[in-house]
Amino acid sequence: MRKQALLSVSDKTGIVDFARSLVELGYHLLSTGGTARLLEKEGIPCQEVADYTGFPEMLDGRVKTLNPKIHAGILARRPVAEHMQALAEHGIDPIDLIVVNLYPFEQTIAKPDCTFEDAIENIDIGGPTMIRAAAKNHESVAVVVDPADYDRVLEEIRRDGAVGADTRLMLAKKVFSHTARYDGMIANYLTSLSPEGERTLFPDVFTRQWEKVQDMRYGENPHQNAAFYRERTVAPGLLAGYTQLQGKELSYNNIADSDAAWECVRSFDTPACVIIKHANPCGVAIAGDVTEAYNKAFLTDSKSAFGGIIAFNREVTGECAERVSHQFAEVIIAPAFSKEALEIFGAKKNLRLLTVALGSAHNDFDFKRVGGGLLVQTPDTQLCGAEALKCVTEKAPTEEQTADLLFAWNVARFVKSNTIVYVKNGMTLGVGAGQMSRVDSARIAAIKAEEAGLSLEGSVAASDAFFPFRDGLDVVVDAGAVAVIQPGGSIRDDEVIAAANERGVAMVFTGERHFRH
Ligand code: 93A
Repeated sequence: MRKQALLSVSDKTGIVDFARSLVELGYHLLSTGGTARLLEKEGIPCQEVADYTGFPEMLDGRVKTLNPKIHAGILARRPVAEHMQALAEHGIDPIDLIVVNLYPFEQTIAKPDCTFEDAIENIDIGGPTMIRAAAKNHESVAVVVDPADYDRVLEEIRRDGAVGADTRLMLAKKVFSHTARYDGMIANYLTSLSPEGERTLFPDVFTRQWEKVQDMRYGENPHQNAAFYRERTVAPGLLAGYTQLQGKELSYNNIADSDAAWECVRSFDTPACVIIKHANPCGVAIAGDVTEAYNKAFLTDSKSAFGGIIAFNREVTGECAERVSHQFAEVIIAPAFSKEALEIFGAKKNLRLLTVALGSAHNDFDFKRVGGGLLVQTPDTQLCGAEALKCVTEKAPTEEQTADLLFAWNVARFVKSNTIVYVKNGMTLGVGAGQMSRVDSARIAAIKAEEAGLSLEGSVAASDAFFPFRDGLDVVVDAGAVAVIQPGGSIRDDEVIAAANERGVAMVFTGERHFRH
């Protein structure tokens, strides 16, 4: 019996060559309107489905392949004599290979001018029906929904005369995750519409596709089990495409901290270095080059930097690598490493080196698991510029202080609340993180600066949220800060502004808060 393949694709990538090879391998091709026209134009013999079924495409193409001659040809179990007998009785030829990709629903609704009617018309009915049928009958039928699989399928047919059982099962699995996602997108789209037909936020939280990268040795602690998943369609970021050049396998905490380091370092335009410990930066600096940035970041808290995760937003040079290799680090991340840097780090076999492409996009949503549920929010990517600062004191910050205030403000976004960050000359001098009281964060940051032998005289300070009382402000001014950046918005703003004037420091309000938990 002649081998038969049905080709019906919206994404026509690679279909012409694939079809030509199938014909050379002796396949009879069935095809729907648009696909058939393309193949005919390329001189590839194929029969239109309408011609084969004796039933025309109708209802503007809504009914093309929805016909028993097609579906019985797909679903018949070849080893079951009665099935094959039934096909013969009705003059139906079995179909051995289904090549379908669906109406581009996702691309359609992504267009800003997509109407409700456009979306509805792009809900594919016949395509999913065929591929689900073929996947169910993978015992006998191969089904290809991804042009990336064309070559593998051809190779197997050339080599063995048919697609092997393992590949048919793999292809079937792909189909059901494909159709699940496809239907999920439709459900998300429809439920995201307000009664007025407007698209609302959070439409696609529940059909995200995650692929397991690996099981991990353990989670945050050795008694916790863990695995690492990557989102299928993820925005540029650490997990979108890091390459590990050397070193031990990444642990759960390594990945979490590397992500924090990377998100922080890539937020700077100038050469920067970020050192992270337990999800908090213990040193951040910008400078003319990466070596200088590292030197400054390391100075902030060289004790805590031990065993840290270090990230750069520029290529790591040999000079920089030489400096960094004096300390113990868990992971080093950068967009690139020079040959010399790789040689220097190569001597430390356990040290993990990651390269990640710098990208401007961010995760679309942050998730946080809570007992029995999930909290979802857009990520904290907002960052005010100099033009948004509102000076609320008699004294205004100098140009240099303003630059440091903005640097400190950016760093504060990446520190767990309550956050106080002291800065001078593009370098953190003290980081106070994760305290339940803002005053304590301010005190701790000052103590750490003192321990590191760093003077806070003439520094600036950032507070991730407003000072509820003047006590926090008094602590930073006592420590030596001469300019302060904070959101403002407390009912006691007047009291805090009066305190700043009384102490003779400058203070600016950003109007935005950066809690991080
Ligand atoms: O409108 S449909 O839901 N009804 C069908 O019977 C049908 N059969 C195939 N869409 C249908 N298709 C889809 O048409 C395929 O999934 C494929 O995406 C597309 C290919 O159409 P053409 O070959 O005309 O470009």
